[in-house]
Amino acid sequence: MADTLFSKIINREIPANIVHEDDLCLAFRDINPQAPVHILVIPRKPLPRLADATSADRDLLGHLLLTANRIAVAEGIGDAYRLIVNNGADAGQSVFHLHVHILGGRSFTWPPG
Ligand code: DGP
Repeated sequence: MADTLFSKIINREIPANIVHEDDLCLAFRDINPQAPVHILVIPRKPLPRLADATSADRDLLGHLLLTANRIAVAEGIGDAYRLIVNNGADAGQSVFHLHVHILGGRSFTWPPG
């Protein structure tokens, strides 16, 4: 997989406001926040899209969701937040390193645009 901005953040080649880090993932504030809290959770493993994950990634994917919830609670938005995974350019994915958006701190509408 080609190097992306997010692998550069993992490797500390470009700065980011990191809020969580463990052996499997990293979480940092989105550079272009769409809500008062907007954090991205990314696996260290460079999976381009959710569609590239396999059953071998089951524990990793579960870890990303559980970590996202823990971060939401720590950020004070544990009662109401939205998680988004854009898979593919037509779904709005612009960085091809799997990431879970955590959005919170405001009301959201449905359906999303
Ligand atoms: P997506 O469109 O789902 O691929 O989301 C990519 C997000 O990544 C988008 O909300 C903006 C954010 N982003 C892009 N480049 C950077 C960066 O260099 N630093 C940080 N913190 N966020 C970035």
